[in-house]
Amino acid sequence: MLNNLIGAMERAIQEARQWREKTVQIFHHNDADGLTSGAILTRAFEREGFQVGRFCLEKPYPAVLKKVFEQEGKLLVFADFAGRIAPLLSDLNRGRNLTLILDHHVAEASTDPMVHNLDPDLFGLKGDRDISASTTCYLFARTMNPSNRDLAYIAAVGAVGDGFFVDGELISQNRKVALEAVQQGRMEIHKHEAGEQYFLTSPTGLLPVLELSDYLDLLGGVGYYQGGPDMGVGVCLDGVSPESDRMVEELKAVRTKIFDEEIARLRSGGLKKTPHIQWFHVEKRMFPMGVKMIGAFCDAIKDTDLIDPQKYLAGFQIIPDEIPGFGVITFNEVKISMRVSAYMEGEIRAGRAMGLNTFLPEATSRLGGFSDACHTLTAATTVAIGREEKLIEEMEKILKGES
Ligand SMILES: [Mn+2]
Repeated sequence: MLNNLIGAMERAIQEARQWREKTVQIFHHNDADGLTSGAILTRAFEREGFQVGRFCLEKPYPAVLKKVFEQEGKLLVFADFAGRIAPLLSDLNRGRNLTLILDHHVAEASTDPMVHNLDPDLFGLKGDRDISASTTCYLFARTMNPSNRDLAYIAAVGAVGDGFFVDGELISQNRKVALEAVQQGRMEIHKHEAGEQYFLTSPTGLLPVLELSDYLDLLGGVGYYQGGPDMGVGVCLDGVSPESDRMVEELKAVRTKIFDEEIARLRSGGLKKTPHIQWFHVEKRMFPMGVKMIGAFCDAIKDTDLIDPQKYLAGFQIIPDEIPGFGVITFNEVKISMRVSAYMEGEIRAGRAMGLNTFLPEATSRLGGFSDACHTLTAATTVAIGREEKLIEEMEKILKGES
């Protein structure tokens, strides 16, 4: 299992070393796991003498991938996403760039020998238990050069950030990197009845890893369009600074202001209702926060008195036609995030109401939209701008059992 993964990494590393250019482009996700992955890869490739271009993405949007793969003869690395879309990357690549995927989500095999899918899911490890993207990147970095062992603590931060614990503890590969970091004096693990608590050691004392991963999530998510990801990667490599603290405080204030304004709108009639759904549209008002914030806003209000607990909750947000590092990219798309109240959660768990994943992806595909992350209690998809009401109608049809 693990040996096969390391073997595949060795082959990919050998090809990267022999690549005609000593330049690498790293594309990584914007949550704590993605930022730590980006940090580990940046440091590891720099140590090998590569020039690193780093790009943080909220999602591997097809429009962005198309632009990336217009290039030829490049070394491209994708971290904390793209495992599942290795066949798509293969079609786009057609042998032209050396492409490495270091993800941990459910994966599909590549169909282009120049696309190395190093997602541990293909090697018998579970991405939602055993191994985070950051730990995958760490194994890659350590395979490239044992001197990268000192990056173990960064991998552990990403693993804690993704939150995959068993009985309150990291397990398997994630646990191994945490123990390595402990051995190196970079971390402490404190045992409790309900599991373990993880701390980074620092000159100013112990720093709870959970707090640091929230800090990184905020930089990457709230600060996505304002240089937050760069700051986050800096924090992973060099620690928290007065500058990063200031940015986090400013971002929290931005979030509070925008959320408060939206709550005021909803109170003055901004919430529309159909038989099973209540929904609203924030247009572009979440900007300059990232597109994850529409889901975060739904989470913030789903159990308040604004909301009818017996209806599903949906929020729409226009996806900005801009990706940091890429400039203007025209999406013409709106994102819908859905959540449920505590009451509806009980109904869904008891099988008396449909889970979000049963009707949102179906309604989305009827409108030619794109489904990404759909679970029973949280879900998000995208459709073309202007199709919002139609999407609600399609969901109502399914919920009413009409078709
Ligand atoms: Mn992850």
